[in-house]
Amino acid sequence: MNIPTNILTMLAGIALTLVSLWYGKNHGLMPVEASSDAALIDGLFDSMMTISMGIFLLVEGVLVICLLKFRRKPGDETDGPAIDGNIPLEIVWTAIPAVIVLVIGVYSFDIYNQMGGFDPEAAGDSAVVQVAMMPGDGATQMIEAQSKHRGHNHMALGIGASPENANHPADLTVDVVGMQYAWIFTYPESGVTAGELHVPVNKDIRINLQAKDVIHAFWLPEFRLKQDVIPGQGTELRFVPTRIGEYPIICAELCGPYHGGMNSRLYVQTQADYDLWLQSQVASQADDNQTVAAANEAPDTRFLAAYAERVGIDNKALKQLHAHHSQVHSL
Ligand SMILES: [Cu+2]
Repeated sequence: MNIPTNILTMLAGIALTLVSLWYGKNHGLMPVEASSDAALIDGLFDSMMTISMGIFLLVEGVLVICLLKFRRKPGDETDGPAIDGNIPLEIVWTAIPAVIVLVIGVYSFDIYNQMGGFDPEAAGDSAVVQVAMMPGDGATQMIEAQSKHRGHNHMALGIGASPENANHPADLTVDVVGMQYAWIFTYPESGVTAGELHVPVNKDIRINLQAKDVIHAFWLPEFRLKQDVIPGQGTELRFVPTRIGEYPIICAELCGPYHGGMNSRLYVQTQADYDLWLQSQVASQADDNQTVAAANEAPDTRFLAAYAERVGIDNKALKQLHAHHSQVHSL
């Protein structure tokens, strides 16, 4: 039986579409979704995987068919026919990618906006570029001048509140400082400082990010969030953790020789567990203040304490860092 080419092409097209759609949903490349933003990002990623798979199958399929169909016949030493120029074909293979890129562009912008990433104030912000161009001490002075001028509340960069949440304050705010080579978390309401981040589940969390020395990047793979942290430029991330568990916090910017050790943990807990943790921290830090003098006797703690005073972290966080530091060295 001879099936017409049109029918074969149509069947191949249907098969290709089905396989691409299936792969887009079942690629298994992403870790679990643990925040309200994760589903949005995954939707975009899945669509791109579907399109990529379709193009991959189409290109590889045509290649394989050509290999088989136009194979050299035994004894045939002649050149193939010279074929060049096919205007309709060129229009098609220019137009299809152009449309795909346009659709993905509009789609990703919409998601960025839904997540709260679009901030008109940030669009006109050239401070970072100016700082990078200043030679010598000029940059440092400018960073200080900028941070003073802006004040603590100026937050133009990062994934902020989504448009529907813009008028509500977050349920919990945590200040995060990135420094070589650790993240320090401060809970302004209770004054607790810790080397790991604890948040209650299903609450609107806002974190204010600052860098003390160089550029770091705060990356939560399971939350599909990553934000550069730039000295002198406050940034924020706002998200709702939706899944109880323990997740890595990774520095995703090469920030120095021990960059690989700059990681921490994020614990998403029930409100009750979170309250317990917070209370235990408040209690142990009150304890710590009484033993500061004793702890300072250790030579390297004393050395670090001077630095800690300058960057504004307390003894408890310092000890956690020290433990972390030793771990990194023993790796
Ligand atoms: Cu870093």
